Order: sequence, then structure tokens, then C-alpha cells
Amino acid sequence: MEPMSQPTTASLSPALHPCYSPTAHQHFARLHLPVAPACNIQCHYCNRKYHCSNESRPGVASELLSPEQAVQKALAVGAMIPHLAVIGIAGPGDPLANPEPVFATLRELKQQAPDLLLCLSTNGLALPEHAETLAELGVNHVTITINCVDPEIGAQIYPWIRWNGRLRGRDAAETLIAQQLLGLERLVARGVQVKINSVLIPGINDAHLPEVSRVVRAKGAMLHNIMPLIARAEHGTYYGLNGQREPTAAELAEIRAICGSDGAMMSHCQQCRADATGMLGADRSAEFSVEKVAAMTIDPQAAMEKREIVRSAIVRRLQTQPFKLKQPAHRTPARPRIAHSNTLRLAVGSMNGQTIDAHFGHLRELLIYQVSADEIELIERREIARYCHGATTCGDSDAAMAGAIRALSDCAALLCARVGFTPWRALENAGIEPNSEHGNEPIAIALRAIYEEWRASGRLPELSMTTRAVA
Ligand code: CLF
Ligand code: SF4
Repeated sequence: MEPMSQPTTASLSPALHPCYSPTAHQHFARLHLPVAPACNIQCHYCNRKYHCSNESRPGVASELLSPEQAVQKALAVGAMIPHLAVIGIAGPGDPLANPEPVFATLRELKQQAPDLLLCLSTNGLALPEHAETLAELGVNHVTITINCVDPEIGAQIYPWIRWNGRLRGRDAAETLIAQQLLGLERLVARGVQVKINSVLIPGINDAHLPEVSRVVRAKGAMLHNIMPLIARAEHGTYYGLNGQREPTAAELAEIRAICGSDGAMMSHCQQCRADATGMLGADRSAEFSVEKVAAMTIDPQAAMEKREIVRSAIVRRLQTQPFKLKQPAHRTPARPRIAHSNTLRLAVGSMNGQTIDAHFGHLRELLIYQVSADEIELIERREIARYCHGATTCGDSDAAMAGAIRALSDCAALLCARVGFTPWRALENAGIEPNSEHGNEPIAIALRAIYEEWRASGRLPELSMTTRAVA
């Protein structure tokens, strides 16, 4: 088939990926194509199902697809859901254990839907040998599931891997980890954006995940996604059948906070099925069965043009939020500030004044914004003492933290590129929500996303939390 006309560069922006950006997932959809039935390892939390429409967890799909069926489905979904941004291959097995159908699908998609981002999720065992091919095929985003970097821990998660026959126990885990880290390095060297997924398994890798986070970030992973173990007896997994417990929400939040102090952390993952379709958390896969897709008439060129229009409109709307800049006040006012209802007062850590680029510990100034449904307004700049002076010359960090909390006392949340674990806890204890999910995003886009989250969850205050005096 003739290749489609080429999309604009803007249309391929990674900022549109709903898993890599906490803002994008509110506006853009993704599609998983289940073309990869086999796997080359066994995880104790996995039991794949290929013909199941009831369970919503990784490794499950309603029907397997051939590459031809997969491409037809992608074109159909891309026509019916014009805010589709990403096509991913995530199973039900491991995509790189099924290279022929996976690469055939990706190759065809690159020709027929060049405006869509391509994504793939793998256990990493076969990644080093395929990294080059993935980059050549235009796979811009790859997720590697890395649950440990210690083979002793790995031996409790992976009973075997397929490697010149079968390896078991510690040897299996050691080989798998080495392949994962080598694959990560090769992808990063080729400019692919790599995210690491880790399954939090209480009593097995919980205390070890900060080390995983440190190692993978040092090798260039841009995002870490820690997901709670799903272990139910009815799923028939080893862990489910043997009473391995799932983590509590508090345990998950704590480990995400610890690992998030080192870099970007994903916390909106939906642990999708292998045939997930649509927005995260709002699955539409039932509308696109093989039978239904076969009955659809699609014009791929017209569909791509429509996607471009819809995508550009969303991006334009996000980039042109009303954004008034008032003359900043350099001193903290000593009087209460009364805000209107349904507004949110949010603090931002930014050195360049455009993006969320600052580490909390390095801040000397907070940018204070008032956000409403129609407007984002910079209302004030508040000076604070720097919390962190480097490893060897710490100032009075307790006093600096106390001062920062006073300066933030009328704010619902603080957005920074990074917030360390100790200040994170101190902020939470003071009722101020620390947030490092929007690192390096434009301030207006990040603030709008936070406002929409609070509005959707019914947390917008009647009168904003701004009636307290700011000393
Ligand atoms: Fe799919 Fe994964 Fe690509 Fe996203 S899902 S292959 S990166 S397009 Fe996203 Fe789903 Fe979580 Fe995966 S919410 S399970 S992280
Ligand atoms: Fe299942 Fe994925 Fe583990 Fe393979 S790598 S056993 S498909 S969870």
C-alpha cells in the first residue's frame, strides 16, 4: 500500500503520550494490539488469557490478532477515536518473544499511520538484539519491566527464563537483569524514551525498589512506574495461589514517594489489558472486535487528517490557556488573601518561569498562582530560604522547611521537578500536596491539569484555602 503523507513534527511530540505525561492522559488515547501470544520467561504474578473479556489486568486479551487484523484495527480505532495518539504492543505475552508478527505490525503502521507514536512494552530479555530494529522502525517509547537488579531477589520472582534451553533460579534472574540493563543502555543511546515498570511485591522487592530506581535512572530511563502487584487466587497465578499479599495503597504511595524523589514517577497507570483501547481508565475495546472492524469502511488518509486537526486543537487549547502575569509582589503579604469559590491556589518551583524545572531543595522563591476554570494568574512571588545547600554544606534545613511551609500555608499543592523524601513528608503533614509528576512541563499546562484533577475528584474548595494569614 502507498505510504501516507508525512505528519507534522508537532503531531509526533512525545508530550502527547498518555502514559509518559500526566497531562496527556486526560486528552489523548492509546491502543494496544494483541499480536504477541508467547513469552520467553515466567513471572510468578502472570497467567496469560487470550480469550477473556472479564478481567482487566496485563496479559489478558479478548482475541489475538494477526498483523493484518491488527493494522486494520488500528486504522479503525484511529478513525473512530481521533484523539488517538499512541499505538502500543504489550502482549499478551512478550512482544520481543514474537518478533515476526510484532515487527510486521509496526512496519505497516509506520507506513499507514505515520502520525501516531509507536510504543512497546517488554520484559527485556530479548531487548539487546532488537534495540536497533525498534529504533529503525520508529518505536519512540519502550517500557521495560524491571522488578529488581539483585539476582537473589529475582530468583523469588522468576522461576525460569528461556535462554539456550531453560535457566532457573538465580542464574535465570542474573541473565534477565543483565539483558534488561543492556537493552536499556542500547535504547537510550539510540534516543528512544525508556520508561521502567516495576511491580511492587511486598516482602520481596519493596525495600529494593529505590535501588532499582537509582540504577535505571543512572542508565537514562526517563520515568519510573511502580505498579501494585495483582495476586488473586481466581487469576491462577503462582503468587495468587500461594497467598502472596498485594501491597496496600499506603505502601504503594510510600514507595512511590521515596523513588519519586530521584526523578519523574508515573502514578496514573491503569495496568492495562493487552487489547486496551481508548483513554486510560475508559476502555472501548468491545467496540473494535475483529468482526466489527471487518464491517467498517475506513479512509486512512481522511482519518489521519482528522486526527491532525483534533490533536492540534487540543494542543492549542492547552498552550493558550489564559495566563495573566501580574506585577509580582516581592514580599509576602501579612494579610489574609480571600479567593473566589472554585479556585485553587497552587505554588510552583521554576527557575526559568516557563516550565516546572526546579528541585524543591534549590528554590529561593515560590511562584504562587491562582487557578480557576477560565484563568491562570501569577499573583505573587514569595521568597524562601534554600532548603538544600549541597551534600557538604547543609544550612539550617529544619528552619528552611518551616519557613517554606509557612510560605505555602494557603496553597493546595506545590509543583516541582523533584521533591526529596523528607520535604515531601513535611509538606504532606502540613496538608500541602507535593507533586513532581509535571517535571519540565510548561507551567500553564501543568496547572491546568492539576485544576482539572481536583475538579473531577470534587476537591475544589467552595472558598479556596486562602483565608489563613500568611505570615
Ligand atoms: Fe501501552 Fe505501556 Fe505504551 Fe502505555 S500502557 S505499552 S506505555 S501505550 Fe500505560 Fe497501561 Fe500503565 Fe502500561 S497505563 S499499563 S504504563
Ligand atoms: Fe507474563 Fe509479561 Fe512476565 Fe511474560 S514477561 S510471564 S507475559 S508478565
